[in-house]
Order: sequence, then C-alpha cells, then structure tokens
Amino acid sequence: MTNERIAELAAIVDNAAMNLTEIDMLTAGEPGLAMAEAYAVQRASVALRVARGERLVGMKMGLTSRAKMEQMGVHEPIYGCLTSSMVMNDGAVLRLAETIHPRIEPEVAFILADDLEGPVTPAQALAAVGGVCAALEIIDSRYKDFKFTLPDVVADNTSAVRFVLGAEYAAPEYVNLGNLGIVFEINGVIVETGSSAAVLDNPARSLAELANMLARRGERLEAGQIILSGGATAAYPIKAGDWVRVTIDEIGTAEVRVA
Ligand code: OOG
Ligand code: MG
Repeated sequence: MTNERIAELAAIVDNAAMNLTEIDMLTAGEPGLAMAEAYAVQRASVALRVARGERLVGMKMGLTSRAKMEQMGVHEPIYGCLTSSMVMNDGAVLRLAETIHPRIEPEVAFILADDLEGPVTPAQALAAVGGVCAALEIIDSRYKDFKFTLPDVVADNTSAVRFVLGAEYAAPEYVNLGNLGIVFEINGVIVETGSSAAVLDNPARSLAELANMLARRGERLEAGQIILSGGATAAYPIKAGDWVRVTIDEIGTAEVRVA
C-alpha cells in the first residue's frame, strides 16, 4: 500500500473522530488491509492529532480479556495511542455530545517511572512501573454499529476516545496484581464483578506484551507514560445522567459522570 493511501485512510478515521460521524469499515473498500498497514494508518492518524497540538501521553492495550474478545468477536490483543485530549480527571463529566456511541470499561492502569523497552518478561515490565491505579476507559468506535475486524479497529486507534485514572495509586510491589477484585457499577448498581486475572492472567503480562509488540517496530515506552492494560470485563453503553465507578482492590476507584 502506498504512503498516499495510508494517509487517505488516516484522514478518513480522523475526520470521523473529529466530526463524530460513523463510517463504514475501512476493509469494506480495502479488503486486503494488513495488520502492519492498519498500524501505519493508526500512526498517521495520531500524527494528525499531534500536528493539531495534542500530545502523546501513553498507550493502551485492547482485547486482552476473554470478555472483551467475545464481546467484540476479535481475538488478538492490539494496542493504540492515548493523547492529551483523551484525559479526563477522576469524577469529571463526559459530554455525550462529544462522542458517537460510547461504551465504558474498567481497567488497571500503569504509570511508568522508567523507560521500558522489549523484549521483557512481565516481572521486568513491572520493574519500570511507578504506580498502579484504577481506570475507566471510554471507547467510541468510529465504525457503524461498533462493528469491526481486527485491522479496522487497529486503524481506528482501538476505539480510543477518553479515559480517567483514579486519584490514588499503589506501588506495584505492594499489590497482588494477578488477582485484584474489581467491582464495576453504573448508577450504584453492580453490573460486573471480576478480577485483574481476566487481563492475560495478570495486567503485567499486558504491559510486557505491549513493550514486546513495540520492540518489534523498534519503539519503546517512556517514563511518565500512562498505560491502560485492557478492559477486564465487557464494555457497557452509557447515557446522559449515568454515574459510573470502578473499585479495584488495593489500588482505588475511578469514576465518571455522563451528561
Ligand atoms: C476495541 C478497543 C478494546 C479494550 O480494553 O479491550 C479495548 C473496542 O472494543 O472497541 O479498549
Ligand atoms: Mg480498553
């Protein structure tokens, strides 16, 4: 695929994200879209954001739990980019008018204290982590009906739109990261309970896998970056008036209001 075609596809997903319009899957017009090309489209679309003044603040893993894989019908972990325009403060209000058809999911997040370059084991990856905290990710696929194939969702920056980190964090060496209980509430009703074990057995594996996937492209994670390890349960649609909270054993809570 030519660089011009990559740029055209990047403009399509970027316009959809900026204008809040649903689009057909890129693979409808480009059935042979390969994963490497999809990541090139993602990178080009993030470059458009950066050119407009957004900053890269971290990376996200997606489809790292069976619940997410089954919900989306896509069965391979993927990664995307988090930019400054996606950051929300704990307890802040998400305006539905700034999204297309948003869903929300509970995640374990890492804040890196050191640069992290693969190949690494989960334990080595954890040694670069300064803090672990509870997070909510809001995803908002630009594709019609929230339906996509693996290369489509990669090209669309893995549906990233907003995320919130809890205000507290724990040092990784003091938490039992492989089995932290998770309670996910919408309007005070528990909609899911789970464990951090749902995320590739341990969210540290998700972090290591991210570093390893990036290393294959000659890239690395950097100190200060925020890393979302992937939804630990299925994602839920949200509507105006909703109040969403995740509570994760030992690491705290994160919450969002919807208006
Ligand atoms: C793709 C993004 C997946 C996660 O945590 O699994 C993701 C999607 O479900 O739209 O963010
Ligand atoms: Mg997610």
